[in-house]
Amino acid sequence: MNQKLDKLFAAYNNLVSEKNVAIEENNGVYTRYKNPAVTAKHIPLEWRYDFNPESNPFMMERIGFNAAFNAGAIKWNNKYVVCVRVEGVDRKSFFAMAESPNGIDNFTFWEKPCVIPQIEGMPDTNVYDMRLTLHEDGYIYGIFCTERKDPDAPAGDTSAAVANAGIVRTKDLINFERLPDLISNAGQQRNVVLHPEFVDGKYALYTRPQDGFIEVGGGGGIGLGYVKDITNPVVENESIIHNKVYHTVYELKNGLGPAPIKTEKGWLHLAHGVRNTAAGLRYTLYMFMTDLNDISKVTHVPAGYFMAPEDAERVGDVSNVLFVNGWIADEDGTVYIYYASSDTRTHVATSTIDKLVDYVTNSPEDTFISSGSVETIISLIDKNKALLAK
Ligand code: M1P
Repeated sequence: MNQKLDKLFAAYNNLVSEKNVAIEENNGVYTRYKNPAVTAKHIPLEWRYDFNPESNPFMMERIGFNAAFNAGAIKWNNKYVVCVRVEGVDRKSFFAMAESPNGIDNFTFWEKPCVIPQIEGMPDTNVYDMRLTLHEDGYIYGIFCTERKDPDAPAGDTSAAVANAGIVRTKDLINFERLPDLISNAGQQRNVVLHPEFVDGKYALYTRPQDGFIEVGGGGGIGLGYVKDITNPVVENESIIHNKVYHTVYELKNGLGPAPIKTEKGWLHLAHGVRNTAAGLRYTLYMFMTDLNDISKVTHVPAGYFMAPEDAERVGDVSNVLFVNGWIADEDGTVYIYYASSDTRTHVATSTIDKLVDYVTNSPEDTFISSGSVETIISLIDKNKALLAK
């Protein structure tokens, strides 16, 4: 191999063997880490360079990658596996698995990107944001957004698109069976997530019905619907379980992140909420809990965001965005949260089930008015004053 290639491999090997370092958070709920877990620079050199000096005399990159973000996640064969949305410089996203021995660092991509079978006559123009759910039927399902040009767009409108939920299932994360796309009453669907258990013998799906490709319009909110036969995925009885609300972090739109985690107190949910600002949309993460016996019943929603973009996370292709579609709850109670910043890179934060349950069930709820926030703060001050006076 030539010297240029040796240098490239040396830099790549340094990157994927680097240890990550925990950053002490002062909120006590989760721990962030110094380095992103997966970036475009983690894409294997074999995907980017033609190693043959005869056909690539300058050893130039032949295929460029722009971003590695919005990753689904699952513990698989004792490895922490993320299903990354890899985006090329051609703007096309696709899925690729990367694994880490400890969930925190040393993520390396599997040999090749995922091959997602296409639906006859309806190729996906773009695919992204796969949620992985190990369902009690024994399959791992991957539900992702499939985007195609809007066939009803006026001539000359080359950006109007239709988003829907594509569905694959697998037993090995390598061979995927493509099922029909979701059939629902909404014009568009994104952020669709499969619940891991049957509910009354049916598949339960969290949805996000929307009117337009970007704007949710009269739709929006996190929905819940049921599918009798996943090979003919017609959503029935779709209703909104957590709506967008004026003057909250989910005022403009929201969407579920990964499949919920079952705990003794209820189902833990992680979602993203979007609000508008003078500088554009701001995406933050928030949490809520639903009832163990009635997953349509939201029991707790702490006020405000759980995580928001910080420092370098604030800047990227779509700045001021945190998005999440993957987390792993380990046997020892550790939770690995794979969140992405600004549609550019993937990070990890760690917490525990106990801490997250405590956060969701004991943090004050939103009063939806400033004077209510002041009352909430004063009641905490008074409680602390009484304690300190003892
Ligand atoms: O650009 C921010 C995010 O926008 C979309 O999320 P939502 O449908 O809630 O607006 C998604 O396309 C997501 O991939 C992206 O990170």
